[in-house]
Amino acid sequence: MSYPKIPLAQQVIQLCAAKGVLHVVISPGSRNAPLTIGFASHPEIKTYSIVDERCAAFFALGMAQELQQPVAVVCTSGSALLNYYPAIAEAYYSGIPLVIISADRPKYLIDVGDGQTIRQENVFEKHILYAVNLKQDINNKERFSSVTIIDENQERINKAINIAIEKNGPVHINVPFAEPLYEIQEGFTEEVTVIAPRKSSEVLDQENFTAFINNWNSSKKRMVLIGVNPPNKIEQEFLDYLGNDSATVVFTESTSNTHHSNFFPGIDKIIAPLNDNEFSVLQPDILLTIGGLIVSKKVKVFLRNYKPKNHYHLGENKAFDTFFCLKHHFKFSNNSFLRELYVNNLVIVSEYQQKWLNVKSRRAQKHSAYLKELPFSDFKTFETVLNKLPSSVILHLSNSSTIRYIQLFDNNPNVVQYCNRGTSGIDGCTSTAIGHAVVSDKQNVLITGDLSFFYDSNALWNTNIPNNFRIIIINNSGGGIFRILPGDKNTKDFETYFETAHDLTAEYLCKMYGLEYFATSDEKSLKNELNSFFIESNSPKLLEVFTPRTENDKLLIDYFKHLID
Ligand SMILES: Cc1ncc(C[n+]2csc(CCOP(=O)(O)OP(=O)(O)O)c2C)c(N)n1
Repeated sequence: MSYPKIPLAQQVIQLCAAKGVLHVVISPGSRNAPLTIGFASHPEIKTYSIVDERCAAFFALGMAQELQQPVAVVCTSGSALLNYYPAIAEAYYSGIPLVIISADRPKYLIDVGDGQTIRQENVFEKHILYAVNLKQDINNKERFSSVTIIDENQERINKAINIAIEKNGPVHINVPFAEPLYEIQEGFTEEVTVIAPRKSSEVLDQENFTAFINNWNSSKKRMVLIGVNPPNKIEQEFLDYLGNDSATVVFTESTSNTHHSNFFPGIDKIIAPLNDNEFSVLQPDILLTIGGLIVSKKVKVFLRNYKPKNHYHLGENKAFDTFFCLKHHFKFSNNSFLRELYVNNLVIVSEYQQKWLNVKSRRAQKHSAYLKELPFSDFKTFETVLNKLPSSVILHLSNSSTIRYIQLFDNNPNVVQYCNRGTSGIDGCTSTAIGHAVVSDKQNVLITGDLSFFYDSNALWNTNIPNNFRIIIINNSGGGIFRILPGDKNTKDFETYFETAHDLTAEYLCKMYGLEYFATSDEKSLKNELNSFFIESNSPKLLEVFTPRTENDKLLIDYFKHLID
């Protein structure tokens, strides 16, 4: 095995392997050669080569999302590192562990006119859980002459990776290397000490829990809102229990991956038609949010205008005071907390849930009636695709109207759903989905808007894409979301600066990157294509669905009008 001679590189590589960072995404460069050589040689580490650092970081994010373990990215010095930033911000807000490892020049060569050099130290300051600038002596002979520096570096590498594991988020390790960079040797000579991450102690904050349970038990209108949540994170027993509680209404987002027949997926469909009086009736006494970020704008507006008396959040990652009334954040495991709730819950007979189940059933009827008559459009495409999805797929959704359309449909328990809602960016949806697919044993399908797709088209510049990976582009020739949002659509500026109308197609990208390409622009041929689209193949496939750019928004607006009783 060829490993770098540089002891600092040996430390980084060995500590990653020892701590279970076993997937490393490397972008080409010279300054990072010691790391590249070592990671690529390590028998326990799987490495991936991706040129575009922005894609590389989102690709790593997708892997970490599936593995629920940190994945590392390694790049050279200079602007290469800055291209990691969008994925770092997403990881920061979504609570996904990423280990960013950047090579750098020794300190004395920064800002003296050397090429490919920027100020890398703590460059992600505002969106990183921990950043360390490792130490490097100024010349090779003196390198590691000081035991203190070796120990200090080692401790900091340990700390960085531990924080990514313990707190689920991005950390940055900046590693200065002096030349020569390419010298190799057999095996490692550097010894490392592994400091184990500390598992968060499972102690429920009793005082706040007592206050919560008192509030809960004295509330006849209890609301639970579940945001981004990986599948199977909450035991079905507890979900069933909440679903069967007549005083509890559980609103679920598509990305919550939680299911019960008495839950309320399709939040917007339920609440969009409500009037002030109905909102007052729905207003919860107590709100418990679980998981990550919330997509539905309508539920945010509702709960900001009709605040619960008490809002509690349950989750191991950050809590946001989304409704400006957060009382307490229980940083506790979902299941342990829900078990406590289950044990201490007072059963109250209430009409709260039934009342809203009646509304849900009325909406469902109206929804079906409208979709039956709906002409070919974005909305129709979502319905058709969802009906044809094979069971047990992992569905990735791009921002932004894609995830919003999906939220209008009931959640299929056999389909796991993901979307980058940490920052809601359109800049890495495809790369994330591909990363996820690479470490998944299921078929992964991405449904994306055209701008999101073309923005991240370098995602396809990746030799690891599994053959069963599928992309469906809903090509409405621009940012369809802007037609749905307020603003005058009849101006030239609207098309140029908001919708950014275009006539691009993915056909040539597919040729270039070796994906099988299919196109359709009507319902019949869409159904036809979907019949065989998901079956096994020798290359990944992409289906581009062309929809009427100027019709889609009207059909969606009419839908919401149609839902009104
Ligand atoms: C990196 C980034 N830049 C800009 C935006 C603002 N933005 C939100 S949605 C959107 C357009 C999305 O268009 P498309 O992917 O075609 O989906 P559609 O709305 O047509 O379904 C833009 C530009 C963003 N979310 N992320």
